Order: sequence, then structure tokens, then C-alpha cells
Amino acid sequence: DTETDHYYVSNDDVHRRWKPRARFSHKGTYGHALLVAGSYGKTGAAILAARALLRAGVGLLTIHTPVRGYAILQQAVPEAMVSIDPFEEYASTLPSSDGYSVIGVGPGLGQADATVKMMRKILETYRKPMVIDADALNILAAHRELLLRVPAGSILTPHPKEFERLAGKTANEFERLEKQKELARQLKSVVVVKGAYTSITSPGGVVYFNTTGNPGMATGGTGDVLTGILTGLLAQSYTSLDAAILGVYLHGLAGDLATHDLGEDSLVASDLVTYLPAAFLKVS
Ligand code: B4P
Ligand code: MG
Repeated sequence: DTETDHYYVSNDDVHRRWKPRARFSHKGTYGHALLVAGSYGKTGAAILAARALLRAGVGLLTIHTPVRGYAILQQAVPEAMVSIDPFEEYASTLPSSDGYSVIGVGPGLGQADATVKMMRKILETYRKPMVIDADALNILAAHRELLLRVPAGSILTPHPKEFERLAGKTANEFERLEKQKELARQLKSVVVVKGAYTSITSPGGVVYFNTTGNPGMATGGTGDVLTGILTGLLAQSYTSLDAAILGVYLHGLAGDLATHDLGEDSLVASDLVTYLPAAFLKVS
């Protein structure tokens, strides 16, 4: 079965999964996402994720971040509300999860002791599906008891090094893929291992290889943009698997469209946000 359950994602696959907005819909129809991101020196990661989240069509966005990032976030992302942690770094002042459809956590988080505590609180009290990335994954890898508390239906987005921290070293990519399938099954969640031909594994053991994207995307912040896109789609009525397949494809397609105009060398992560609308138009 391991040989037959592999798919390469095509534009048609994505078009079939994409849902047009209904005429009589309102912002409540498209979910309210809570993004926990940013820390001193890494507010940019929160901005990139937030901007991508909004361009992915979410109804409402609240960003939870330490007070240091407050002014810059409000200015950079006027569409978002900001839930302020009154301390200089993260403390344990999370908003109640009531009213949020999904939580995106990780970009620019850091791994300070207080941040680990906050991550513990998130996993002990929130039962909503999450998109878990970057330092949130590194915290899970370092505190393995937390890994088993990841809510079913979540999406984890490690790059190969983060995946190694989570699942251990592997001898080759085949072995890594088996471990990736195992992690998805164990957590009843979707695992996305990023790179050229990003692989997406479902809890049921099916593997989807993405076909968009290019080496221009090997630049700081592109992963944060992906977290935003996935969180924005998961907040709407997409399943975690559809959100992952659609979001990873759109992220790469935005990269391809940006590269067409700007070239691989000059592409920066913000360009992916700029070209995300054009990517949506191509799959709609
Ligand atoms: P970190 O410091 O953890 O980097 P980051 O903040 O997570 O960066 P960012 O969020 O922008 O990028 P991400 O990878 O999440 O350090 C990364 C470390 O891991 C570095 O030491 C690096 O060398 C290592 N590493 C990263 N990728 C690796 C790989 N494939 N193999 C071995 N080591 C690796 O997200 C990047 C995004 O861009 C993803 O969506 C990815 O799919 C896309 N992308 C990157 N390169 C691409 C390519 N060649 N083709 C298509 N898409 C590509
Ligand atoms: Mg990253």
C-alpha cells in the first residue's frame, strides 16, 4: 500500500478543493483565527504570517504577541486585532479560545522559558485544530510530553531540520517519509515536510507531493508566509488535509508567479504575499 498511496498535486486537484465564497456570506462565515507569533527581534515573522493569513481569506484575525510588538503590528497589519501579552516576553495571558476557529502558532516565537510555559498552556487548554510551525515545533521536540497533546486535525509544518528534531535522524528520504506518515497517524494530524516537492501526509497514510515552488523561495520568512496561508484556510471550512494541499500549492504558485516577474535571486518572502491573490485567481 505504501507504493500506491502517493499523489502529485495538480492544478485540477487544487481547483476541485477550492471553495468559492457564497453571495450571502459574512465575515463570520470565514472563521476567526488566533495567531500566536512574534517576539523581540522577530516581529517580522508575525507580520508576514498575519498578512498571508488575511490574503488567504480569513474572516477575522487576532494576533497574540508581547507588548513590545504591539505598535508595529497595528501599523503593519491594520486589518488585524492584537491581543497583547502585557509582559516584555510571552507570559501566560492567553485569550480564551472561545470564538476562535483555529490557532496558528510558531513564527518568530522564540524558545524562552516563558514561551515554553505558554505553549504548555495552549496545548493543555485549547482543543481547536492548530497550525504548528517553527519554534512551536522545536518546543514540542524538546518537551515530548506536549507532542501527544496536539489536537487531532492539526497541521504541523516542519522543514527537514525541524522534522529531524521531532522524529529523529533518518538514513534517507524514504525512511524520512515513513517517519512522516507515522507521525501523522500518531497525532491524527497532517504533517507537511517543506522543501522542493514538499510532502504532505494524511493521518490515513496518503502522501501528496507538491508540484509548485522554486529555489527563489529558499529565503528567510517564506515558511512564516506558509503558516499564515494554512491558518487562514483552516479557519474557513476546509478540512486540515484540503487546507494543507491547497495552501502548500498556492504558496508555491505565488512563488512561481513572483519569480516570473522578479527572478529567483531577488524574491523575498513578502513577494509571496503580494502574489498570493494571483495564485488564487489561477486555481479558482
Ligand atoms: P530556521 O532558522 O529554522 O529557518 P526558518 O526561520 O524556519 O525559515 P523560514 O521559516 O523562512 O523557512 P522554512 O524552511 O520554514 O533554519 C532553517 C534551517 O534548516 C537552516 O539551517 C537550513 O539550512 C535548514 N533547512 C531548511 N530547509 C532544508 C532542506 N530542505 N534541507 C536541509 N536543510 C534545510 O520554509 C521555507 C519555505 O520555502 C517552505 O515552504 C519550502 O517548501 C520553500 N522552499 C525552500 N526551498 C525551496 C526550493 N528549493 N524549492 C521549492 N520550495 C522551496
Ligand atoms: Mg520556518
